[in-house]
Amino acid sequence: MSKAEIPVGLKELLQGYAVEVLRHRPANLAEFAVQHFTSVLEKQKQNQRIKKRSKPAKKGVTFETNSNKPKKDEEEEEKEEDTVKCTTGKYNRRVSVCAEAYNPDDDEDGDSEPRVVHPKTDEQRRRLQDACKDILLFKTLEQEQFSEVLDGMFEVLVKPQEHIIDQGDDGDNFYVIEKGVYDILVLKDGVNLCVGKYNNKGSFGELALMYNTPRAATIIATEEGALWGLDRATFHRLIVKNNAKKRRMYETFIESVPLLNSLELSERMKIVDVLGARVFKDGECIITQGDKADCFYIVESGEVKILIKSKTKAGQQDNTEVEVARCSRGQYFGELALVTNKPRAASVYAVGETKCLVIDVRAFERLLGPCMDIMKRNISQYEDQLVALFGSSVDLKH
Ligand code: 1OR
Ligand code: 1OR
Repeated sequence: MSKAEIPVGLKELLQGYAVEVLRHRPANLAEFAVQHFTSVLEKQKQNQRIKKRSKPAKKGVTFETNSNKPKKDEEEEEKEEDTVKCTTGKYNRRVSVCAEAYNPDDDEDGDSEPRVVHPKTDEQRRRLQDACKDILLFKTLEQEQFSEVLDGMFEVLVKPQEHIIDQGDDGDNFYVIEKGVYDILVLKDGVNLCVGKYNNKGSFGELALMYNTPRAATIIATEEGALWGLDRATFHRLIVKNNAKKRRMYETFIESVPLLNSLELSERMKIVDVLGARVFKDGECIITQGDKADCFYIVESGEVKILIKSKTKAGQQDNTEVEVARCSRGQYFGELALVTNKPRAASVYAVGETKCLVIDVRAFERLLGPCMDIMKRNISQYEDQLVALFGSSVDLKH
């Protein structure tokens, strides 16, 4: 019998797994192995795709390189050494400025990729900053990375019925909405179903870029609108790299959140990828009763108090607020309006400086489905409390 041969690459593969186990010390080795090897496989596929895809930049974007731009003073020249300036903001969605996908493990400090800068007028920059101020994916970036993101964004004007993204395509850009209404369509049993809308705010197109998967939905403008695009390579270099850091930062905390216990490790990590972090000052209002809801919160540190406006005997609301509950580390709030599709049922205020992890409504619907039963059970308890407090029978779920 011939001696058993060790397949090429086996040693490295197992060593890689062992190193990650030592770095992350996961509670469940088998679950962690599934996640680790899935990510190795995705990277292999990604590298194959890059090899196939690497073509020179096409029309629609021109570069101003050091050789063809007018001479500047030395200091300025030095600052721009690693910068590629794109002199047109013209929208061409099939062209990514730097088509290479970014793998954070290949490039620890990310300095080898040239910076993409789309010059903007002051007025454009102001509009861009305004559109980006509540984008959760940007909320855990350092100031420096955030300004690189802003530099790399380019304006995209869209017409009614324009398809910004088609389900099944490869991902090219990530988009932040400045204005306009956009339908989200998902193919189900051969039929395109409208599963939601973006209404003048938010962002989309992150999934295909983060996980190297085909576009998961079709996005169509229903009216004239304006978007800010960020090309795939810059998204990888700044956002995906930051996600690796976020996973390390939040892994332990997220594992300790009781609500998320029933999720697989990979599902919990997908939550970490899209969450933002916000710090609130003592007394600051986080949620206002009656407002439209667009996100969900988990307390990371500090405490929040939940107040509802009391009702008069005639059942009308007066303006006195009554404290009904508090949430501290690991507890969540702001799910009720998302589950019921109703306005916020209570106001929430920070008690002392409080840090919350924030998940937007779309990610909530996509990723927290498995936790829905627990949330609904807890909502039934709110109803009992409401009856006890105000003596009326209410159904918060409908
Ligand atoms: P993408 O790069 O896959 C389409 O391109 C984008 O649509 C996607 O990133 C998200 O940013 C956005 N499921 C998947 N993608 C969604 C969804 C969604 N909603 C918005 N996008 N669902 C709807 C959740 C309300 C789940 C449908 C079953
Ligand atoms: P939301 O999206 O409606 C306010 O925004 C949040 O406060 C709400 O989701 C819940 O997460 C949270 N009644 C209503 N909302 C409550 C309650 C509550 N407690 C926490 N929230 N009651 C207190 C039950 C202990 C019943 C009130 C009498």
